Amino acid sequence: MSEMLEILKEMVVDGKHKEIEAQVQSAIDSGIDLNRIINDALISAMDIIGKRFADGEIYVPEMLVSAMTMKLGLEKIKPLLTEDEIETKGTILMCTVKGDLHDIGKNLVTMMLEGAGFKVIDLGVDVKIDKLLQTVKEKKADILGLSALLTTTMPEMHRVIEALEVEGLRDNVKVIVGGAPIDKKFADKIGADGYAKDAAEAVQLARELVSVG
Ligand code: B12
Repeated sequence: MSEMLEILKEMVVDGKHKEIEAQVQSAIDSGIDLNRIINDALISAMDIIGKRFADGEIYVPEMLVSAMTMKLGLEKIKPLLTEDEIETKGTILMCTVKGDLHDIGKNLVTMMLEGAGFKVIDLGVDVKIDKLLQTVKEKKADILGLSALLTTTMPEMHRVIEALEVEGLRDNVKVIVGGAPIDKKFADKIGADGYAKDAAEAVQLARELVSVG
């Protein structure tokens, strides 16, 4: 049984996206607990990938292939789980801010967060503040992730935080920010709860923020 989980884990690490679905199916057929397949094989593989990326052993393309492989495996399992069987680590709302169409980094962060067991609602690109406020309320998000790649759209992040304050929602949700022009100093200045320089760090950050509540 654990051998099957090991094989699955290696497949995700190696990005074997063509073979993953059949292997997940075999694991399901052999009666392994679905949450074990998710946690001990799929998520655990993405932890390895996150670490290798952080250590500079692999780069964005390899991380993307592993994340895609993980996603394919997860999608095979999801329909078999009822809502309360899904162990989610928290809900994260992700978007690229208004005026900005860059989504490659945001998508990578989304995939890694999903890989780490978070439920991620991806609102896409060029997302207006009203839509964000409404979704934060409706979905009771634990974390709001904002991405910006243009210096001209960075100030929109500040406006989002101000709007959350005005609406009385600021204490309900942690705000994390990222994107090539963003740094920790900017994040602190606008009153964000955290900044991460890449997808692997974003997972660490989200884990820390959810565990402190
Ligand atoms: C690809 C690209 C495009 C594509 C986007 C395609 C897409 N679907 O995303 C297209 C061609 C559409 C595009 C358009 C434009 N672009 Co462009 N683009 C780029 C480019 C080359 C790569 C960006 C990228 O994908 N990087 C790879 C990803 C993986 O990295 P990343 O986004 O930084 O994300 C990582 C981290 O930042 C972090 N992260 C990202 N988001 C988040 C969010 C959170 C919450 C967290 C925690 C972490 C996090 O994790 C990610 C993964 O590790 C950059 C140059 C560069 N090297 O950055 C220019 C760049 C960003 N673009 C630029 C410009 C100017 C434009 C245009 C204005 C060009 C034009 N005149 O039309 C338009 C703007 C369109 C718009 N309104 O948004 C400039 C911005 C300059 C500036 N100072 O603002 C850049 C820097 C190029 C340059 N050197 O001039 N672009």
